[in-house]
Amino acid sequence: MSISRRILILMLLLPMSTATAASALAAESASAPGNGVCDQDELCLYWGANFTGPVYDVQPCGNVRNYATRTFVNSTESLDDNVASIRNRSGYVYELYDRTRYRSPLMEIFSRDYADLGSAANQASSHQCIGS
Ligand SMILES: [Ca+2]
Ligand SMILES: [Ca+2]
Repeated sequence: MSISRRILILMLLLPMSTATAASALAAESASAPGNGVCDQDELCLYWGANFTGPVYDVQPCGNVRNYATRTFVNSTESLDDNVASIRNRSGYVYELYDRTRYRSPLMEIFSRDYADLGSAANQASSHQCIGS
């Protein structure tokens, strides 16, 4: 292959790699549910108080009707009766329930709220997006 042909191929490849890098950057800041990182627009459930330990990150306005069917990301710990704090980076309001299938309301998690659950820690078994 001639040098000029190699340069031509490089010139063709360069814009593509720049675009790939740009989309990778965009992906970092956008919502990426289930990756264990609390990204923008996600609801993030933490195993520990003060937003520590394993996390379960939910897509914008996503419901989970039975926490017993889920574990924290990269963890074997069940969500059920195991969530101690919640970050809501979305514009939605969520209701947290003591029981599965949205029964026995515990508390509301408001838009952009950071909630240490306190006395309601380790009780939640489901949650539902109830509006914006
Ligand atoms: Ca995420
Ligand atoms: Ca419960």
